[in-house]
Amino acid sequence: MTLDFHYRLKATDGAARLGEVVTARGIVNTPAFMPVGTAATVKGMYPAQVRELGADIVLGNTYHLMLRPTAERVAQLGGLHAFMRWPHPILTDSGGFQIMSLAALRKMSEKGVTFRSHIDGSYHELSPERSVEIQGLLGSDIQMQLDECVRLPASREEISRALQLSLRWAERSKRAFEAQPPGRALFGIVQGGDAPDLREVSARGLVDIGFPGYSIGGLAVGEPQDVMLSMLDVVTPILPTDKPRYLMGVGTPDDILESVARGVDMFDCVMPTRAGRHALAFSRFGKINLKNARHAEDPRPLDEESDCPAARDYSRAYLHHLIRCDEMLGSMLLTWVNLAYYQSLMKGARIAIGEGRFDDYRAQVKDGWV
Ligand code: PRF
Repeated sequence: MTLDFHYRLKATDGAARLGEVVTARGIVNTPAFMPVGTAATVKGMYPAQVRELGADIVLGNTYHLMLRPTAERVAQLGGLHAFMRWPHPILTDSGGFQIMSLAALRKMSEKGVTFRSHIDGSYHELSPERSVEIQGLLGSDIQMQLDECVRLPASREEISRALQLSLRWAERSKRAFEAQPPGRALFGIVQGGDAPDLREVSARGLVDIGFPGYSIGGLAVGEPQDVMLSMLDVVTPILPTDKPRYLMGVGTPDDILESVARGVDMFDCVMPTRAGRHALAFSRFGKINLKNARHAEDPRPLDEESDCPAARDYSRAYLHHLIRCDEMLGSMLLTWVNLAYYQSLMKGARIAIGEGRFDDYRAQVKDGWV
């Protein structure tokens, strides 16, 4: 028996929500942070280790996987879950955003996007229908419509054109998704840049089409944090309370806490994994740059009270040494530290919302950052 995809709201605390996203492959406790596994791997981490940190879901990318090893090959090998040995839920992004940031010679038309691969320059086309087909071949549990995200600042005309195109692509994506087995979901993506009225047009348009969940895109693309948060204040009240909301590509721990306070349920970001590969640790005390010479003789761990062995058992001096020598264990340990921190941040948020003290939690966490 496959469970129908749905969201269960368990408690609210102000606008913050405690809930569960139920998929055929298991439950995602929300607010949730999804580690990014772009190329069928959360870089530097074993799947079982990611799971042990408390992650219920990871993210994969249409763009990268369609180029290498191709969706057809992943399907032939039993789908993305089997391929990467992550039997739990997977969310995939649709590809448009990655094409705009990585591919060469991109061209957008009503039909879709054409581009050249950043790997070998080969020519490719991605339409809303093909993106959904690829995500289906991967076996993704939560799929994204193809959309157009404009970087900010942008003109009102540009923002409006992109959001209208994204709305038409939302309809086409929904139609294409009907061919897929039950238990999976396709999310529409809200665009509209930094214009409150255009955000409203986008959100209402998507709600009219009707999706089992809603993503909020086009944010954290060059605008200040207060602008991003004010867009959330416009969008989340329009979205149905019985469907999950996912803020794409966000963010810092502070962005996440502020967005949870505004009713967002799901997040993904390369920040903890990428920062870990660049000597930056996230901790209760804020960000710590292990490249800095002041750590060279420091025998203390990053956080002796952490449950994460990487944060608790290795000295700052050792981490500093590994990074100075460009040893891969340095990247692995700091990725582990950072994902553990992000997952503990979310777990703390879930507990606090359940107990009606999310505001205190947010203030207390931020107080710890020096
Ligand atoms: N659209 C899609 N993926 C995304 C974004 C978007 O707007 C963003 C913006 N922060 C990150 N990832 N499809």
